[in-house]
Order: sequence, then structure tokens, then C-alpha cells
Amino acid sequence: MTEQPAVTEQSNISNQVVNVGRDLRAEQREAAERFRRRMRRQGTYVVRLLSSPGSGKTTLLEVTAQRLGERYSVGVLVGDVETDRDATRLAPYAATAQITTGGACHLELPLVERRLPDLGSATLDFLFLEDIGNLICPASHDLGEHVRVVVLSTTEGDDKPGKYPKAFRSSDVLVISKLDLLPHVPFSVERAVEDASLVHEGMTTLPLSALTGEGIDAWCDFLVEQRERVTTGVDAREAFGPDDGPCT
Ligand SMILES: Nc1nc2c(ncn2[C@@H]2O[C@H](COP(=O)(O)OP(=O)(O)OP(=O)(O)O)[C@@H](O)[C@H]2O)c(=O)[nH]1
Ligand SMILES: [Mg+2]
Repeated sequence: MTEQPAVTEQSNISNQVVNVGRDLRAEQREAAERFRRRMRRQGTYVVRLLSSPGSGKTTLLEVTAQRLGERYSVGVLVGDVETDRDATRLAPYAATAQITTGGACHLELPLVERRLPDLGSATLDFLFLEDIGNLICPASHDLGEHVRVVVLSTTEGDDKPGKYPKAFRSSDVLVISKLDLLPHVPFSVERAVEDASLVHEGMTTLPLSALTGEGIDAWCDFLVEQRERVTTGVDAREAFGPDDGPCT
């Protein structure tokens, strides 16, 4: 049976438009482009992870930082609503700083820029940004990353791309995490990839398990290749289209 488009109910919750005489989102976009260019020129490849809570972002970064740290300098800025638990976990493997928002559901570029000096950014080869666990708000904010990675774990269900389309549409890469749990959960990698392709055709997909190491080589090789490409040439996201509004 063909899935029918749902009727969206925006009438009671729609945003009111207040004219302040400036296009604030254009200013944010320009700031993100400047940051992206600055990072590229200094040889820092910026990788941003977004996902729902608990998909395995920090665990993947622990493994990635250990692996890449053998050859590259790696920094991580990690966002959470409360606590510095993730930064504490990552500190043994990378230059790390915690951004604690106190309630805000996403990171914004000024927060990133403010904490970046804590990492010694001029010498970084890779800067990872772990956004707040949330598949909605982070997708509406450009942090000046070179690659946006959405992480979907096998415990979340393979139907999530269609339900949270902006996170998948605006991301360059789909990481399917916790592959080791496939024997225990009703999750089909094929269905998830197919669902993602409906909102983002041809999306690069990397299935992996941070626990067993399956797929980690391909993930790290991808990052190294993309860093080479971006720091020596064109930045794909500099050509990325304008955002289409907040929290959709
Ligand atoms: N089985 C399995 N468990 C994993 C894997 N990766 C992470 N986990 C577990 O999943 C849970 C959440 O992992 P985190 O890395 O904290 O997830 P997160 O996305 O950083 O969570 P937030 O920062 O709170 O959004 C932890 O109990 C991890 O041990 C994996 O590859 N396989
Ligand atoms: Mg985390």
C-alpha cells in the first residue's frame, strides 16, 4: 500500500513573523561560510555528528579519535544540555571541550567559536562537533562543518529517515550504528537506506559498530579521504543550498 502524506497541523504552533529589518539567517549563513573557509585554509576538516540521544555518537568518537589520533591531531567539541560526561569520556583520546547549553536543544556557531581556542584549533587536522542528541533542531543550524553526519542506531527503528526528514536531507552521510545488535532488533539496514534515499537520494551510507569495530576502517578511510579532498580543493558544503527555516 502506498503511504499517504500526513496532514501537518501547524495552525496552532506556527512561528509568527517579526520584521527586524535584517535577514538574520543570511548573517548566520555567511558566518558559517566564513568559518568553513577559515577551517579549510588552516587544514582543519570539520565533521559534525547529529542524531537522537544515545545513538552512539560519543562511543564512535572515542574509537575514531583513538584511530585517527595515531596520525592526526584531533579535537572534539561536544554539546549537551547538562553535564560534562561526554567530554570526560573523550578527554583521554582527543583535545576536548564540553559545551553545556543549559537547555538549548542544539549548538550554534558562536558557541563553537567561543570554545574552539580551548582546543588549540590552529594545529588540528580534524575537528569533530557532537551536537545535542536531537533529530530536529540541530538540522536547522549550520555550524560551518565540512561534512554533516547523521547517526541512526539499529535500536531506533529503520523508519526514522522519513519521520525526521530534515536531519537526513541536510546531512551528507548516514552512519548506521550498533550493527552488532542486528540479531536482536527488528531493524533492516536495507529498509533504512531505502527510507533515507526517499528524502536524500544517493546518500553516502556507512554501517558500523563501535563496539566490535565492524565498518570502522571504512569510516576512518572516508574521513581521511574527505579531509584530503576538502583541504586541497573544493568544500562540498560551500555549495550547499540555503536552509529552509527553523525546526522543520
Ligand atoms: N551494542 C552497542 N552499543 C553501543 C554502540 N555504540 C554505543 N553503544 C552504547 O549506546 C549507549 C549510548 O552511547 P553514547 O555514545 O553515549 O551515545 P550518544 O549518541 O553520544 O548519546 P548522547 O550524547 O546522550 O546523545 C551506550 O551505552 C554505549 O555503550 C555499539 O556500536 N554497539
Ligand atoms: Mg554523546
